[in-house]
Amino acid sequence: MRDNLYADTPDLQALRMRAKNLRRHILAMARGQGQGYVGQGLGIADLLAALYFHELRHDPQNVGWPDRDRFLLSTGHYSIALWAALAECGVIPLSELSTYGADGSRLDMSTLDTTPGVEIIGGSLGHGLGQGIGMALGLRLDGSPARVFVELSDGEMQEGATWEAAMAGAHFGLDNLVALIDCNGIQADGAVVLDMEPVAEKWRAFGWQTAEIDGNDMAAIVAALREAREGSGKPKAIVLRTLPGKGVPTLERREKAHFVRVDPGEWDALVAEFERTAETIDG
Ligand SMILES: Cc1ncc(C[n+]2csc(CCOP(=O)(O)OP(=O)(O)O)c2C)c(N)n1
Repeated sequence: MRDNLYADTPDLQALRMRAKNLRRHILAMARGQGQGYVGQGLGIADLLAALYFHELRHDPQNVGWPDRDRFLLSTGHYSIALWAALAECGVIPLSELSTYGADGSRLDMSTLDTTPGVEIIGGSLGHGLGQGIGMALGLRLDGSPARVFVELSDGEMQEGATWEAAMAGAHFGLDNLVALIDCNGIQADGAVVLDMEPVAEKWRAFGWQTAEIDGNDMAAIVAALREAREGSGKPKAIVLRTLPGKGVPTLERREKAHFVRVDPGEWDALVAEFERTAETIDG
């Protein structure tokens, strides 16, 4: 098991360095395949670095450990970020990342639960939170100290199943459950279709202990995760405002950042831009 678990003074610079590595892997995967869900991946890289290198109780050498914290990626198409995190922490070989999206690869463009470290299949949107409720209930019944972290998107808040699960989480007082809501403002071909604001107030009204943060600010992410450890008798929701394409200015400005498919020369330019930008970031 990782030894810096729940460290009181996490090394923010080290976590930012991990986030940079995740972004580097994400861009390399997409460049190799010529396409991918890069915008979302770059947007949640900070969150995944904070989870896999600080907050989650997990053992990369024993992914089936019964008392592990569960991380559920509800948006299966964000898999590129999960593959980067799983490789960076040693669950899968770094060399396997080059197979992203290829026929027969374990690293599909959407998650399969046959890949080590993956808890649920996430392709059909809107089901992650409900599955997380079931797991959190089961773990509580078993007396397990494990917690369940469910990533979901702003688009998924337009699905009724998400709010049925939200009601159930509060009803059962699941304080071993943390919803991580990636509000990146996009949905497929453009902006989120339905206005979901005020997002945080909605979760509060549903009975969740709620925080709202800049999802690309490592200090804010770590602080919100820490607060979510408290046993308040309520499930926890963290609303993360993230920037699609974070770390690559051209992608940050791109109007259609849902799925990026560009020519090899453009990928080279995006990678070079990332490396130039990364040099200016602490960590
Ligand atoms: C139930 C379901 N409906 C539709 C889709 C097709 N689909 C794939 S990604 C996507 C956009 C979803 O938006 P969001 O979840 O906010 O993700 P982002 O735009 O950040 O990628 C849609 C509609 C799906 N995968 N599952």
